[in-house]
Amino acid sequence: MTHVLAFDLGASSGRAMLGRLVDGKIEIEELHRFSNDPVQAGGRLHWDILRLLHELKQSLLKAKHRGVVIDSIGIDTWGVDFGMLDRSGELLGNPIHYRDPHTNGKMESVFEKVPAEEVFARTGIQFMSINTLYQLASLSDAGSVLVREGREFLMIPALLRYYLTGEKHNEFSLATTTQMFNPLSGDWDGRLLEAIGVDPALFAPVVQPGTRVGRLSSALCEELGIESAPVIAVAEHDTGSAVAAVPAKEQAFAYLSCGTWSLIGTEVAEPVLTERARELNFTNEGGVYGTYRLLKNIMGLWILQECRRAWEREGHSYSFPELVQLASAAEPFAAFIDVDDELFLQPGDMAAQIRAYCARTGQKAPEGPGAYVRAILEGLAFKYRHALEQTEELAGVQFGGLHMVGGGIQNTLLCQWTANAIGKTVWAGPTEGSAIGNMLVQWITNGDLKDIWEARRAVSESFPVTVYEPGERESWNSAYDTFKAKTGLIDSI
Ligand code: LFR
Repeated sequence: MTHVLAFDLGASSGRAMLGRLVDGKIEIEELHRFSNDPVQAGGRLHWDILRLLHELKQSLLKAKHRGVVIDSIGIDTWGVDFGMLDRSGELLGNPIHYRDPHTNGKMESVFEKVPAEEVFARTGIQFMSINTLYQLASLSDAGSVLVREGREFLMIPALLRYYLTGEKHNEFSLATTTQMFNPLSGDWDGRLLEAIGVDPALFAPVVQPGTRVGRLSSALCEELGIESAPVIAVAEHDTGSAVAAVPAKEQAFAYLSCGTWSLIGTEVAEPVLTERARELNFTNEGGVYGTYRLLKNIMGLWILQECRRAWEREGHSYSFPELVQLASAAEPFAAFIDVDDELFLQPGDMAAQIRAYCARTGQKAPEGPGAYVRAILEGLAFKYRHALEQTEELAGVQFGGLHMVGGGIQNTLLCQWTANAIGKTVWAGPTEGSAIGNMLVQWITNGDLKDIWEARRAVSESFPVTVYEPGERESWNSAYDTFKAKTGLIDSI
């Protein structure tokens, strides 16, 4: 029996998941769950990185107390964020969280130095103000110590691996999310880095997912009283791991990784760097075993999570199932929102932002939590249809249905409405996509699974998949037309 440990750091929580492979079947167990709250301090939103390192250590201790021998360890988290080491290997400040507003307006100032067309041609990555390129441009313009004194740029899992092993390597899937990595040269893009005033020498070399990148250091093993174990660079981008775990049987499949963000698209062998892909603002993120993820990044359940938080602050606490219940009872197609509007990116009172959106687009604001949640979930489902149609156009494939993975599939109403909106079957499962994908790459590296297709087969044989067939086609079709008109998304951009 083999045991692997997957650290999956999400926006709602961080988890240490223990994976067992028994006769080709996967069993997973949550060993440790901890909060991963960003911390506002000194006018900036930060990662609490040392707290997370502490929780990783607690997880290793829990494994030891359970008497489990770990074959290997992998870490994944969201894209774009990083830490910077100085010349002596000390971390310069707590890493900044991508939801900090310091990148507002930075895309435009970078395009004055390098036109948007060239940025896309060099990276194949979707334009989002949170991308590392704009984070670093902002720090560089502000004369930040990170840019002046930084000697080593490490993305978050690489930084945590550095603390666990002492080794320094960035990983490919995560590197591509920065919009500073050139998939054609297979290296960091010197021209873009120089244009924003950042020294390309700061960038540790990139390894492919599935590379053994060190072992738990002797100092750490001594501190915790544990045996050392290999650490593997998995697909350290959580979306890369989630897509690795899609239980697809066919080569050309469509997926939706559904959580705080919604990532919808398909897996391709080469990045699609066409003018049309740029126009539609698609991305080509690095995947496992030479693949790319041609996808669109959609705002996701973040808006709902933030609404719930705001209501809680006002003294009304609702569970997610309660909110979903209220939404299903609310009037359908009453307000149409584009979930990707910039009003919704930063933390805050999302109900107020939805009201602002409705006022701007001449719509009546929702009344009561059910109506707000309904507008959010319908808005997501419509945006999924929009992005899926664009994926089909760019990939030149008509998909038979959509695989949904990730925590968001616990929202069965969203799964059903997605099927209704796209007019195709939805196969939902597994929920723990990122953690499982993290484990799969470890097992492939360790020789316990042959390749990604054998791994995907193991997922489909080990976890339940719920099937949602499309319904209410007429009303969803006509509501989709209204959605496009109200949100201005008429010309499929
Ligand atoms: C999902 C995700 C997305 C990325 C966003 C921000 O968790 O990794 O793929 O675009 O977070 O990094």
